[in-house]
Amino acid sequence: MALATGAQAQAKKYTIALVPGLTTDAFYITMRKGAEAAAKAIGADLVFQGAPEFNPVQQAPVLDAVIARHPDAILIAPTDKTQLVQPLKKAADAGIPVVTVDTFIGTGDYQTGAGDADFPLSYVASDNLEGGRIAARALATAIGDKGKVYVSNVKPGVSTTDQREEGFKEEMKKHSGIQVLGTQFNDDDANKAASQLQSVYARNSDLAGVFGANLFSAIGAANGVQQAGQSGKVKVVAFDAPTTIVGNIKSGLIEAAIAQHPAEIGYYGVLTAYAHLTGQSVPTKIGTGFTVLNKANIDKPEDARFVYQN
Ligand code: T6T
Repeated sequence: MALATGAQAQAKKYTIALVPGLTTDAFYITMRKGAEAAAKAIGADLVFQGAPEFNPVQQAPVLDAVIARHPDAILIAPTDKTQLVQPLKKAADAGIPVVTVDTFIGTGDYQTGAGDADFPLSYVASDNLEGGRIAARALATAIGDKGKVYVSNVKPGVSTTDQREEGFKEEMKKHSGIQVLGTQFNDDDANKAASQLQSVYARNSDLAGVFGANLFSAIGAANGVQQAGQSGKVKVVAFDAPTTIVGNIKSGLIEAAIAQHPAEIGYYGVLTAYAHLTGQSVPTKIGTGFTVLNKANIDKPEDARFVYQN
């Protein structure tokens, strides 16, 4: 100890908390890996604490417990645009800087002085509007630019999946031969998404395709297509890329998967908090990338590395 140099003795070890949307989702598990890599690089401790379901009622008490530990910064994927505003205000009031990762609160425009939800420092995430447009283009191509499709989605109020649906519908307006049926909301339950697919198919035997707007919506919709005996006939475009996607793309059950880069979100989330804590100014928005996975590239290591980790 006595031999420690001045710099080592002075360096503060920061504790950064990451509160995911839920703990058992490969997307957030992969985000955690990126956050841990960044924490290691800067010599910080990373605390990962979340709820077992994607739900503001479960997330708010977890957040309270995290605030009580008073970390140096909180990274959080808020599970609702409005319902997490007040719970997060408590962190800001306690002097803990907040960065939202993946999802946002309010409008996602921070540090503007407008509204009551602009207090987070920064929003680090995929461009979900563009992701929805990418999904629409992939599905339009897969179905030969005609037929009925629908969006399998989580629930209204989630910033990411709301924007994906918006981007998807906006893009589909350019495709006059495609009819977008009503959205089916599954509450992040893949079993519900599977049975909804079967009901929609029962009412529309000419269903051409479905866009699963997140991991559970997509896997559930794909399972529904398989259970209906329509694999490869009703085309599935998935948002997110859990390990099961590899086999599903190879078998033709899933046409394409839009892989987000969650490790990148976690890495830059931690670096953003660290930059702020050490006196640097930070951008209020940081956009991370996508990799579209399909039969053509699923065996290429440079693309397949974006399949999520377990
Ligand atoms: O799609 C991701 C995430 O971006 C979204 O906010 C919630 O669902 C996932 O975690 C996938 O399950």
